[in-house]
Amino acid sequence: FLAVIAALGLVLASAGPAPAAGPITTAIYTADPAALVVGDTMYLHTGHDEAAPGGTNFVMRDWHVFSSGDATTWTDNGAKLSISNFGWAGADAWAGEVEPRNGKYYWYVPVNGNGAGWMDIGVAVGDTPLGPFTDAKGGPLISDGTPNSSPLNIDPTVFTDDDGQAYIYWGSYYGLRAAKLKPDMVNLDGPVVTPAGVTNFWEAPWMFKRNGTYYLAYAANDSGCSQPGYACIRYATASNPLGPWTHRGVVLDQVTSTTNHPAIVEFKGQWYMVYHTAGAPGGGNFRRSVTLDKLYWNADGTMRKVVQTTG
Ligand code: FUB
Repeated sequence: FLAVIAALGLVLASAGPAPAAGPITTAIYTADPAALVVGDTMYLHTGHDEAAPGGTNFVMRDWHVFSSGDATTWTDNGAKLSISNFGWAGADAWAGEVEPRNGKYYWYVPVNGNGAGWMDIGVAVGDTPLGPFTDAKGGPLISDGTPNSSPLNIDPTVFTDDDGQAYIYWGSYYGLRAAKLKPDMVNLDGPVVTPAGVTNFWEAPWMFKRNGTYYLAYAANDSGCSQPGYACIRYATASNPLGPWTHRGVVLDQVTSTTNHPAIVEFKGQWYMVYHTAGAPGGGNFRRSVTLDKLYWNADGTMRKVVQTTG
């Protein structure tokens, strides 16, 4: 009887969809992944959702660093950066990214400043992708000082071009912003610009370069790609890091959480889309979980839509 059950299981397994990738952890809720490959290791710097079951707002106090040698088995190295590392910040450890430079690792994060406005962007620095990290500036890198200003100063993504010039992109609510960074990585170099051609940008930009083309993936929430209140991930390409950009389509459909946040990275010859969903047990819009799926390219340099193998 057991053999029959086992055989039936094998048949069902082979006839069914690919096994779900599942979240990188179910021990905590994670969100807003940024991916970084250093040598044989992929690091994911993530947010940490701590809202209570049924909670209706983000509760985010720190960021975790996950690592993997195979993009399948993940180690949670713990909370390596926290709101308390920024003496001028009070809450909202939202979506950030780590960028290497000159043997250091710079972690750009949006936080809720202590009375200096709503969301500002700070930067921490460490000697390894795991830190320890300390506030690199002692104050915000980006702040307009205006409470509740729109677009919000959130979701920084940093990209360093082959010539060594680094760029930071950030923003929300149809307002994408970009600027050059000085070689010290903790000061803007020149004016803040609004890149042209980024269709329906909502938040969560992720910038990278492949075969000489610049790619900008981002969360959009228009009716052409998602239900009201949900995000999809669109992307655009450009031949210059500051644009103008040409919209190329949707690379990830909406997920089970209202928000989504992409990181696209090549690791050991395979490209991945890293994102979050509400699919973990007990999950929700404020109890999200980071997951990843393989990403494939067309010969013309466009991305195929990612097949989600997890809820
Ligand atoms: O996690 C808080 C905010 O939700 C992030 O900054 C956005 O990208 C969205 O995921």
